[in-house]
Amino acid sequence: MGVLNVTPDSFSDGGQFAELDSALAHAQRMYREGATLIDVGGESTRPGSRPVDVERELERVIPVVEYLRDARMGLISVDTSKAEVMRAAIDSGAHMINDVNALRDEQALATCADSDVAVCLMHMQGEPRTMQEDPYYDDVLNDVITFLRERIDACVNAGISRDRIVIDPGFGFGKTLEHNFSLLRGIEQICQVGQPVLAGLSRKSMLGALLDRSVGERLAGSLALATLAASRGVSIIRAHDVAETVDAMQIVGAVTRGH
Ligand code: 9MG
Repeated sequence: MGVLNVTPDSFSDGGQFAELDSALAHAQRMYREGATLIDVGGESTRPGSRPVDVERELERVIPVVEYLRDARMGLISVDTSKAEVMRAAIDSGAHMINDVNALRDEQALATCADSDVAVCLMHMQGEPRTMQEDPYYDDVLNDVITFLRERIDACVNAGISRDRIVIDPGFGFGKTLEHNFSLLRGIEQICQVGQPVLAGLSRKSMLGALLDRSVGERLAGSLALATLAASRGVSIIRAHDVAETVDAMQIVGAVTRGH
């Protein structure tokens, strides 16, 4: 999954792709490099970020979705927590809704249930503006798995079949470095929940903390984490550096599956 931020303040590309033309060029490049899914986001979820209003998010996201649909550039995911944006994205041809809020908003849940798109349910403690202030868990792995199971049940009860559901432990979303490590160590247990697992580790601040590297210097660390996650059963890697990540995933596939 290639990351396509169409926000002026997203955390790792500094809004470089905020202009429509450069967003589309970047999407083309990620597609050529082997991304099979492109995740379009019009509201930053970086720690400390503030929400944007629905009109602004629609203006940013929908033209990109329409372009990707018309250009048949693989599968389109839309990263949003707002029911109105979900509805418009689905009507414009999105294949997946990636909700960092795991469809906890009733309208969001109903909107996805009233469609046939896939959904990604991500764990987040708190909200982006404050989530890194003081994250706390009794047992992070157990708490995250319990939350994800509850959200799967809520989706199934609302009419979203299991074959449409992807889960994600939400690395960096209300988690300390040690919480992120515990989740990575236990990632096989998250895979055993039985849904495909998505992991977003690319350029995240846990790499900055570990390696003392700026955002632009985290490629090797991102590939190491992606490789670790994929070799332990993660199905979808959310990445900024698509060509390099696809190479790494080919190696993992060749070794683990023998091709
Ligand atoms: C939008 N976004 C930023 N980081 C993410 C992550 O780790 N997972 C998912 N599903 N979405 C993310």
